[in-house]
Amino acid sequence: MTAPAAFDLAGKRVWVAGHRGMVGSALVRRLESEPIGALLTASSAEVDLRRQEPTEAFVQDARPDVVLLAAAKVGGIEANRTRQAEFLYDNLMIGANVIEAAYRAGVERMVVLGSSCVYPREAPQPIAETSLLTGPLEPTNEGYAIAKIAALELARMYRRQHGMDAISLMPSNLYGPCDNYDRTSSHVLAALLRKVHEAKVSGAPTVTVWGTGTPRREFLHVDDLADATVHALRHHTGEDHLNVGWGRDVSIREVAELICDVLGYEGELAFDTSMPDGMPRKLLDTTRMRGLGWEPHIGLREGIADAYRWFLDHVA
Ligand code: GFB
Repeated sequence: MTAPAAFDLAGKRVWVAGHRGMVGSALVRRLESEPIGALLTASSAEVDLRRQEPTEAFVQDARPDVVLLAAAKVGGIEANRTRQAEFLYDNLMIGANVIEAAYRAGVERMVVLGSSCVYPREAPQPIAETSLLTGPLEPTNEGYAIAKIAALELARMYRRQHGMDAISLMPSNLYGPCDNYDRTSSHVLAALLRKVHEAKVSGAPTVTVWGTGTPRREFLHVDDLADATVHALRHHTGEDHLNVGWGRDVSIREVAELICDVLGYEGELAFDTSMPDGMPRKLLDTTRMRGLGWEPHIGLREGIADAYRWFLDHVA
């Protein structure tokens, strides 16, 4: 599984696809300390990755040696549940166009970023990479998951048929700087940070948490994911995808309480059980990634404080 020699990033032209998003911007920060030759970027206004022609024209012109595919349409449980067609189409097209364009341009190495939602709803916990395609998906994010499974399989099949060196990483739930704080489309940690902040500022006695509060999630700070991505780029090759997680999960109630604590909010939590819970649990088995010598460094309390600082500076 481990590459015989570490892939050398020195002088490489690296394209971070999706550099304005939470994951892409973390990759850009992480690459600042690497001796790469050039960082290549294109905003979605410049190149619509859902369209094959502009994507291929950009890649032919930019001539990347390495592609990190962080571009995606993402959202929390409600955005995923109500806009399945959009999440499937956009992510399917982005994955197919970027992988094909990278292949045609003869890139040396590529990393495809997916999500822990690719695994079956009832997968044994912690979820091993081998659980892929062993059972039905969680219905609230089926569209997104199918697009991410397709991208992962494309990477695998382009390797088998064309010898392209593409690897895939499946991270757990992410949070951190540049997260989306929109009230309806955000992921849970950002949503609760905003709700608790607003309740604190307005003196509201309760904060509404969707669902029962019992589902469990594994939260990984996006800077840890960026570090894992560079580590895997250097040290992993082969068709096995790798899970990237923090190693522990917490219930939604626990993360809500932790956010209240970090922000110093003393009101109560109210649970709106008319909203969906989604997957009961998705803790990743990260044995393979740890076997490559990588581990996360940012604890949840510290990470929440970091995300909150960014929220205060950019959103509040
Ligand atoms: O991060 P999240 O929206 O998505 O978390 P998933 C959803 C969980 O948090 C559910 C609860 O159990 C919700 O009931 N929750 C509580 C809330 N309050 C809130 C709130 O105010 N906003 C939100 N958004 N949730 C996503 C997938 O699933 O995970 C994506 O939809 C992606 O495809 C992402 O894979 C990592 O963890 O359920």
